[in-house]
Amino acid sequence: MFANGEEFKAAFLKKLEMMHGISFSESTKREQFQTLGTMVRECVSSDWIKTNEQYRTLRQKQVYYLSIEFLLGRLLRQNLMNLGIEDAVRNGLDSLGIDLDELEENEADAGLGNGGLGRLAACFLDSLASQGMPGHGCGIRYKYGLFEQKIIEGYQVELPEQWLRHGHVWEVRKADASVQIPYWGRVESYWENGRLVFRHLDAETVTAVPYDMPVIGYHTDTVNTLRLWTAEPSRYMDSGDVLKYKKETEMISEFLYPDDTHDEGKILRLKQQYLLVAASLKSILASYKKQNGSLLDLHNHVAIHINDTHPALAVPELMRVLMDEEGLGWDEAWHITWHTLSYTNHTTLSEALERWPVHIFQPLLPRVYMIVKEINERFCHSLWEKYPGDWKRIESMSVIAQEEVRMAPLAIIGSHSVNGVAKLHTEILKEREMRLFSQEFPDRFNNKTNGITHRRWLLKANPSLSSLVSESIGEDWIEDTKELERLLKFKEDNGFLEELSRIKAVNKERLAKRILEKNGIAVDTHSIFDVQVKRLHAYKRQLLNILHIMYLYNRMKEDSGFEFFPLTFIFGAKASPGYYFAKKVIKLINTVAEKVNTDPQVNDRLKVVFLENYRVSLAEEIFPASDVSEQISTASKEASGTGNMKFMMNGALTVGTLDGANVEITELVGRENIFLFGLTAEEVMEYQKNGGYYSHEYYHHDKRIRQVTDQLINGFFPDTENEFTAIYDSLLSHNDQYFVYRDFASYADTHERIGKCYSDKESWRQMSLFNIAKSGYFSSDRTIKEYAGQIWNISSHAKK
Ligand code: 26Y
Repeated sequence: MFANGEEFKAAFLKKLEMMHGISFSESTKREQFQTLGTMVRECVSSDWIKTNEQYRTLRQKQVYYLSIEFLLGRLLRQNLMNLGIEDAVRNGLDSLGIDLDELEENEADAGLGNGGLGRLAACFLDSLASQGMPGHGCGIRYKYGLFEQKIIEGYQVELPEQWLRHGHVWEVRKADASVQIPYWGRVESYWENGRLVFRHLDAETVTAVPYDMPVIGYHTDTVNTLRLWTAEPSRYMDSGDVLKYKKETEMISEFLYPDDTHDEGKILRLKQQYLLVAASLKSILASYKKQNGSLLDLHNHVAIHINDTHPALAVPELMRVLMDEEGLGWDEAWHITWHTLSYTNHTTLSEALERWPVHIFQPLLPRVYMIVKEINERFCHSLWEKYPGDWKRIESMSVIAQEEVRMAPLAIIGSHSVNGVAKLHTEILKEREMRLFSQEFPDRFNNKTNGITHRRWLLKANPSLSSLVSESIGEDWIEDTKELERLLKFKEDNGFLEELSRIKAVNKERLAKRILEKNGIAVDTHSIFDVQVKRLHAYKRQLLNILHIMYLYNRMKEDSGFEFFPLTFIFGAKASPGYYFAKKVIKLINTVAEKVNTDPQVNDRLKVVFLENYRVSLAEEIFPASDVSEQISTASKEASGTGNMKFMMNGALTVGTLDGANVEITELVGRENIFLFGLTAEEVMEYQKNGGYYSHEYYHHDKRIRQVTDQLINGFFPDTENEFTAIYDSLLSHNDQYFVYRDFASYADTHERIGKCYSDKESWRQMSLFNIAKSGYFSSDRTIKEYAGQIWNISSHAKK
């Protein structure tokens, strides 16, 4: 590619002139970034073509990962690193007086996702390509990414995230691969050659146009594809209100998760889901047919994965294509469909279980609805034969009930594999949430504990730690992260441990600098950086964290002898725009921050920072600079968590409940290397089932709790009259659904332990080392190998 800096420099200058028609001295940083990005993309195009050719000629089984979210973040440095040309490029740019890191700042995060589920999809793409596996992503190219968050007077304000404003250098528009997607209209059926044939008439058609992005593997020549669809007006529209149609069409790929409190929003979401599914299936089948394979054999050559229920329409849509377009009978089509599809569940929260009112579903997707109905009738019939008279069971398992189409049953029935994302989560699915289904299809249910790509989250985000690791145990860990365990031999090695702390200190300095720039707060880098970054949600209990900080503050004010290690609490979180409670918690965090940070009495020992607009690129600075990782969800509620793994890999110690993948972190590092507290999942579920929890009792019996709760409403924070009533009510009037009070004492005690432990530098460093060494299990390479071997039945082709 570019053997050295000189070669790169010459090519860069030429490209800059050609692309922008200006000389280097006149060019802006953005033009330089676009030039570099385009060069990199062009560089990989021959490998991209070759990869596809190879897949075709070897007729390798392909997997397509359908996801409504892909939270990619920035791609420039990841791509340079994976191609192995970062040094050459950096040197070449240096000689032109350009700093690569500064150039990177011109790349907008591709934030086509909300949180964990979308970031997991991005990590999976990296692991597939890096392990030379034939796996591709299919998603939507939203015009606006997840909103940009501004904090104004402590409140979250949402701005549109215009990530495409200056174009996206990594994508290629493939207009010739566009497909037509029909909505609305009616279905006509008639007999033809002894078969009943269905035709969708009077439909409103939308053109789905794909944009392809190369997914570049680490040090391999595999380049897979992420195909993102946009909705554009179709040329075939010849009557009606053209402007209205154009607007409605473009809306489909404008925003991620449009507000669905009204029917209009629901229609839009369902249109999005169908666009993703119908367009992806069309292009998948077109490419399969090019190989001349028989459709009856589809499932042996193609695997299609449904990431949560959002793409579950793949079940009826694949049936529709196989029957209506390919002429197969129901039984043949059904066999192929469920053997081709597999489904991952990411959450057990009831509000995330998708259901669509029939009065919306049926008119919007008339033929698809007929097929859903038939799937349901056949399924219910089979249940009736097995459990005659057991209406309750049949009703609770059916796909259509109470005038709603339920997407989870549809996904389960139509897939050969259903997986949870951590051991505990899968157990809860099998034993509780999906118990009847797991009794019905015991072989389908399985666990695939999540992972993260260590290439982005360690190699790229924390180059100094990566170098230390490589200098100490060689580079094999990059290929096989289990090798990180070899670090354990440095447990008593003072030189190594010193170096570990030095690296953490430098990373903390960098984050402190950003905090000073952005928030105007000077934090002490010798204090413990205690961090909670994730979506804001009641079950994740940022509230427990901030109430505990209020208690610490009170204690400091009242008790001059109160001794504790200086602390910097750092938060980052976006709240869903319509989520009132979550927004109040953001306001509370900022209100507490204001009070604490301006109080000279506590100031050199306690700071609270809310970093606005938490996103992938910011996360890459935060994880390497953290000492303590807050993973404090109400047990049983967090399916897995993946931030917990990123902290661990960067040497932070977890304070957490036994929830999600925290359970597996504990199994790996042992209880002595993690700070556990609070109720277990079983205890929580027991309370939920049989009652017995009264938050008032905790309020009355624990002075600390009473004091911080009263402070929410008693004027303790100036000018906040009624501001926190919703929080106050959630704790007392609504009996504290997430057991914040119940876990408070245990959380506070655990924090005391953390402070003491941190003062013992040597043992802290050892614990940190232990966590890094054991984190290899959480590489998404391991997760993807499990999916590949146990669900998709795909294999990798030779690496370079
Ligand atoms: C309401 C509906 C449309 C919906 C929208 C977004 C439902 C779910 C989601 C997103 C869920 C999600 O991100 N779940 C997270 O998935 C991660 C990856 O598996 C888990 O680590 C994490 O625990 C889980 O909350």
